[in-house]
Amino acid sequence: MLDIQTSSAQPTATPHVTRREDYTAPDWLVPEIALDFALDPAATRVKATLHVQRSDAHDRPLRLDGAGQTLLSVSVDGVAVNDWTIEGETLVLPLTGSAHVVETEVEIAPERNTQLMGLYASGGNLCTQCEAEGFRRITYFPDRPDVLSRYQVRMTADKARYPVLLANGDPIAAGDLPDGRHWAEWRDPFPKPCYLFALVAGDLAVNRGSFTTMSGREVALGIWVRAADVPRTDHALAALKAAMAWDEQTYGREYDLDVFNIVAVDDFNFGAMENKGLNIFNSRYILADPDTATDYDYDGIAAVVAHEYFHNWSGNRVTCRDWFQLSLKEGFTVYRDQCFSADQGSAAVKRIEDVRGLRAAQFPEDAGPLAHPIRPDSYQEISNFYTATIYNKGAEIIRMLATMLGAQAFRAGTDLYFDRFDGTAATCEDFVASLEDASGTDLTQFRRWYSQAGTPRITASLLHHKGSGRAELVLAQNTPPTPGQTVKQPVVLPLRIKLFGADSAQPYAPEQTVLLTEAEHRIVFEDVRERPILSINRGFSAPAILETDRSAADLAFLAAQDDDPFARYEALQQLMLDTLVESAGGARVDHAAVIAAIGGTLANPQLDRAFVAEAVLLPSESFIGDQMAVVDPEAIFRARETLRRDIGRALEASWRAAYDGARATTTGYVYSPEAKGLRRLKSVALGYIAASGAADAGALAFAQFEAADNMTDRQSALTTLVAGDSAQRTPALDIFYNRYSDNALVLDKWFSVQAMAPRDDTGAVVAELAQHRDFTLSNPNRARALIGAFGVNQRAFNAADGSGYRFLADQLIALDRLNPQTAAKLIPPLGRWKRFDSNRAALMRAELERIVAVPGLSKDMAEQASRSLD
Ligand code: 0A1
Ligand code: ZN
Repeated sequence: MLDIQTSSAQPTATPHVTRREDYTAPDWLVPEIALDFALDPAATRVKATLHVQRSDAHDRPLRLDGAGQTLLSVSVDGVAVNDWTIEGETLVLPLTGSAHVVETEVEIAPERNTQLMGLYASGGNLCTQCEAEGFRRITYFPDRPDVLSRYQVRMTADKARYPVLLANGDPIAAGDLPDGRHWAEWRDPFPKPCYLFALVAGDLAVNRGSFTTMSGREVALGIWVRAADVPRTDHALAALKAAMAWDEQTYGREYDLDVFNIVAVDDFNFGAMENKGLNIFNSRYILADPDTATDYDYDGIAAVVAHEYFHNWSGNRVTCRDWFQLSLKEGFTVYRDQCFSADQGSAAVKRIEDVRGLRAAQFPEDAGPLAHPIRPDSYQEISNFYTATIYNKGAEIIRMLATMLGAQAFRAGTDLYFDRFDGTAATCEDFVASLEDASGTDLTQFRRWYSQAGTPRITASLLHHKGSGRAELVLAQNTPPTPGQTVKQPVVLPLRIKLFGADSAQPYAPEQTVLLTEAEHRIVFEDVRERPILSINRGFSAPAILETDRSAADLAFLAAQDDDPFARYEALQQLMLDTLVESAGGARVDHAAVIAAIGGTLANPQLDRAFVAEAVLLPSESFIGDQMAVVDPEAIFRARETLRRDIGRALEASWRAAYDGARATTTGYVYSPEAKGLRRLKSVALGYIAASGAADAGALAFAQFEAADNMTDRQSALTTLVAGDSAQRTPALDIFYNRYSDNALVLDKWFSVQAMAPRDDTGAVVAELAQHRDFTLSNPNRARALIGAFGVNQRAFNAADGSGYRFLADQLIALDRLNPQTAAKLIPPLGRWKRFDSNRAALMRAELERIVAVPGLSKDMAEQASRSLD
């Protein structure tokens, strides 16, 4: 544990830094391991039998990582030994031969494990989480992803309490024991790193399914949950089957075991985990029925089920050599799940949602104190690197490769990659080299994306000489400095571009993909007879910030005419953004152009309703803030509310027509792209009707709230009511609470809706909710529902008196004692201090300093909080 000196707020011990360039291959391999668990929540005994092999001619001892367990015995080749030592928490064992059998026995206490890493208890069941370095909390082992072993696992447990015993691979035997206990054995034939190990012991019921693979093998599928939740697992099971079929069709990847099990648990630090043949999920990404889950939840479930399933190839069959390569599996797998979701519904809406997510989480990360490349060079605590950069920017990098290579060559590249590296621990370089070899494309410069942090800024300006018919597009790129990386090189930016004629509204030529590789680049178009309008970065083909000199009229034109749905969305967003930034900066701004563009979009019958609903939404307060030199949360809030009100009023009849139209066409809950689009539009329209100040808005929202036959409609009505001050506000919150008080996932929504409310009293309400009897820091979902949601409510969190900062710091200090990983993830809102005025910046820094000074602070938190101060 890091030793912190309270007086100076400086760590006395230098934290250990792991560096990518220091990688060395393992000294000892462990081709086989047998584990024997005597499961008990208070005291579980773990016997591990490791068949170890010296990797080459060296005389170094065997070093086994450990953390937090009690070592009971060590033996080598069947003989108890005591010449081992413990260095820090590492078990060091001198060995003489080239191969030995090493046995250890340890004791651990799953019920006292609040950090939810290793073996822990959740809802009366026992489960594991080993990525990244949790296996060392279960037994002594070389806890690094490049040591691959075949696992055989035996579990014994009380049969009444834990009737179901699951582990990786296939079940091989089970039986009863005399004292009310029973046992089961599982074997996983595929060598895997220990971060993919999993077991579950619990009182679980199963929804079974089956899938026939492309070579005709039958796979038994099982989704394991508490008995009452089985009816909520059909959507996840359907998504799993769809994902299995999609990976065969799209990447030629077939599943490889006879069983595939998923277990849902309520206490989980992330979304889910891809353990071989036994995925463990946060229950929020499994459980859904129309009454308790929104369309958004349904989409999230399908995406995460697919993501974890896709890891079977991109992550498990080919794993990572070391944790610096994390984006090798995560960036690629996110890209795969994004494409899967796009294929299930509206690809345009999916792209819009993904870009919105990237801008909300990753762009600020890349512009702030925690910026890092998708392949970092160093870390103190690897858990802190499960970031939007590794995952979402990582996916954008893969997407650019797919765009540049084209579908066929990209597929040839991934085939080659899977062939070459199946059964091994690979690097990002291995992936890029496979694509390069299969496609014949030189990716030398492209590799900069792996080592350079920061979001590139592109400026584009289009000049036209009417007389000569010549148009010239001047492109320039520049990546601002990030901590530790002051000098930036130009990166490869594939920009999908098209020009439209301002008068004819016809495209000048088919779309082209321009590769911007230099700091500056000019492209000449000949024979351009009418004034051209630039459509650029179509489909968001490059993850960059774009600045153009396009006028409001040109943006309005593109919002109405562009044939690329993303570019169309983007043009309208840019129009709104320009208006909002100007008005937040104090200018008096005319809202007519925005209103007209929104009105046109709303009235266009050709457009998919889901697209319309996304396109007419105003940019978020924090995205507006990202465009300003100094974020002024109050001014942004006012500018946005004023524009919302004006849009609501000016188009009130259209909103009502859209609302009534959508309401009339949705009867009974159907989860289809069309029905989702209508519900979404209905909720957006309701929001604008309320924003207009219409006297009946409260009654309208309450009627929807009460009549709803699904959570999408009910939650959107509640959100609208909570934002306002109607008489129905408090009754709705109470009804919602009482109706769902026994459903943790829905209660999370009750907390979040209040924490995200655009209201003057949100800070006070959130402080009170933290004292609510249903609030607990021990459940990560609940902690995120209140504290996480509050942290992204820009105006409430950044209250000028610093009360929001103090509240967050208090909560994080408390949470850190229980669950450092989840606590450290919630730090970023405090790290944005450089973006605010000096008063707020000082208040934020003071809270970060207070956190850093806490005695016994976790390594996770110490790293994130101290980096946030730089
Ligand atoms: N590999 C998982 C993410 C994950 C990482 C760490 C965890 O530890 C608490 C849990 C899950 C994924 O990409 O889904
Ligand atoms: Zn993943």
